[in-house]
Amino acid sequence: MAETADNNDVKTEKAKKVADPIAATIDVASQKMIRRSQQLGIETIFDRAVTMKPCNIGIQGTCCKNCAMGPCRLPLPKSGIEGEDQRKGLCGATANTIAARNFARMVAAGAAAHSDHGRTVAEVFMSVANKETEDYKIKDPGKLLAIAPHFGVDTTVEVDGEKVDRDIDEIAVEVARKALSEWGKPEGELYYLKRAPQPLYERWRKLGVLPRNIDREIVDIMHRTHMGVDQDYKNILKQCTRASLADGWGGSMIATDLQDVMFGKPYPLQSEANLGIMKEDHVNIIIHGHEPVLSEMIVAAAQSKEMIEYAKSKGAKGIQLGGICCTGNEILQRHGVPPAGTFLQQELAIVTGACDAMVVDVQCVFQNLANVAKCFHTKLITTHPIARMEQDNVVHIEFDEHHALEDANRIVKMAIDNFENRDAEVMIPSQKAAQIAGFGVESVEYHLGGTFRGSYYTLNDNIINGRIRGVAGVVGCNNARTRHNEAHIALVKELIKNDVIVLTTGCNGIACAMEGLLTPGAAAVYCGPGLAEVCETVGIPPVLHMGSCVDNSRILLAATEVVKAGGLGHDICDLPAAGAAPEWMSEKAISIGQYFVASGVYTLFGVNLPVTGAPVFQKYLFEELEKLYGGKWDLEADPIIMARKMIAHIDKKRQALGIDKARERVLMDMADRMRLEA
Ligand code: BF8
Repeated sequence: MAETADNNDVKTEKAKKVADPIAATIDVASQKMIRRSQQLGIETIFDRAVTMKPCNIGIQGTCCKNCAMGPCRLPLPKSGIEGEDQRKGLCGATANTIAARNFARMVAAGAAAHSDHGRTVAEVFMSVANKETEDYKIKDPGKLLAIAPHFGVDTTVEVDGEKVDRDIDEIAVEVARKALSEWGKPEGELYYLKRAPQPLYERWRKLGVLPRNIDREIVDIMHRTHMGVDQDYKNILKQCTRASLADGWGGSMIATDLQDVMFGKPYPLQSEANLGIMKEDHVNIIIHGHEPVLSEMIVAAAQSKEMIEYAKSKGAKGIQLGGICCTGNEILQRHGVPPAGTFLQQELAIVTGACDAMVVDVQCVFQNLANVAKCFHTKLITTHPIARMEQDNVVHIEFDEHHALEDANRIVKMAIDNFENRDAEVMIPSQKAAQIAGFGVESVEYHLGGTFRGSYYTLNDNIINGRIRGVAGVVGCNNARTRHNEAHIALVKELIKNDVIVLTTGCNGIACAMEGLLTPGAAAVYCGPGLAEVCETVGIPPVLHMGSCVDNSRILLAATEVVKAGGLGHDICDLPAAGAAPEWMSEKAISIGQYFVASGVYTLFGVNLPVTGAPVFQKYLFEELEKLYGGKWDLEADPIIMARKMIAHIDKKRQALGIDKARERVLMDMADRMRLEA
């Protein structure tokens, strides 16, 4: 029987409120595990969301705690603001300044998280290039050759007046040096910015927002939001743009590219998703976090004959790996390792009683995992020097790329040894769904272009002829303040029903997989006739899983390829496209939102945005940014209205491109039309 941790024991506190599992999540597997955790007296995030309310001033974005004279709190008066806004902090900071500073610090934290991930990847790549590690290799030299020119690295050399291929090892060293220098070079601008469509790059140049180096733009935000520095919300927002572009078109894009070089480009593959992927008679290892450098090695270790034999010698039938969050997405897209769930399911994977080890690296990891693990036999293993936990039941095995496989073998062995220590009844929910994941810029080109015509022309043709109405990027987290996965699924279903193809990353990708939307078969069930026809013809799902949150860079590049293929304008802001994060919660999401907006995309967030207490700043984000960048922010908590707004924007862009008439040929039934007109 599972032991209960002291601070989780709700049985002793008679009246303590707990979550209603059905109100907490749409996912039946999660409902079962929430119920089980409550029966065992184990508290999860769902229960805490019921007992702890968010701060009403913080959610408006108007609490300033940047100096010790505060916190200064400037909530919107219930009656609203009439005339001039008189609210001020002690120093005189206005609501706009405070909200803009808070927003900027979220961008800084988000850009730092993505970009520091990129830096780790670049450092590991440097070790590979310098041949200091045996464990990692250049698995995809083609991708290295493809990205080298973007760093200004030649792939050929002139010998006797003739161009010949340059040595790949030499190219690798030069790319590694150039990539790593992006974090701190003293002059110039980031190399990858020129990968954007030319008009977009020119726009950034004219507006003076080209990032200089990645670290500098983040440090700059921390400086200018210090007490008494930048007091102009427009100028603060300008720096948000620089830092966020340094994330999307810098740190994140470099992370994605170098991961592809070392671990291989994703390619569509079959897998499953949800807690039902765990197996009672196997050693279950759940890998959670964001950086795939160690998890690549864990996959290799867990698949080795030696470890599988060892697991059998301990009475298990094999080793089942599962993912949570974006490390999960990384090993899904390259190895088909099934995700066990989204962000909000991390505690629930342990509550099954079958999780022999949970291995975590950085970002989106609940500290409460340690308390839940204490109630079971689960070994909770932290692996990253910047992400440790104070609880004494947590094991720390620090990853080092110089002996990565050795670290991974140690972790897998620890999980196997723990198999026989299961002390609670195992209760794995049966729910899981099949999925096809592993799409990237290159595979979308191949799949939509066909074997003989690998290009984005076919996608563009189908957008122009109206079969595909437009493209939506739907990404991002879960948020315990809303019903788990409800907005993700409602939004995506509404979009594909209206012939909008969806590109997904992060937890939205996992949520869609759990719902069965990542299969080609979903097209006939959920899509409008035009999108269904395209999906059925080329054999793709209507929702294409592009990977982890750093892989939002793949969506930027896919949009760029669509622009290049022609017929849909000259810039990303011309495309019939929109973006959304319906259940966001992370600072990374704010950085992503800002770089999408600055790249020309109409971007909607659900739940809430911490800018509503500063109406002038909010108006700047929601209306005026569009005049500068072609994209703008919006907030909409209702997923169906969110879909309507995205579709209206897509239709406006179709009209501007003169391709709105084409869609009239697409037959829709009367009910659909009435809903669209509503
Ligand atoms: O980077 S979507 S909850 S897991 S932050 Fe975290 Fe949000 Fe999930 Fe991936 Ni992205």
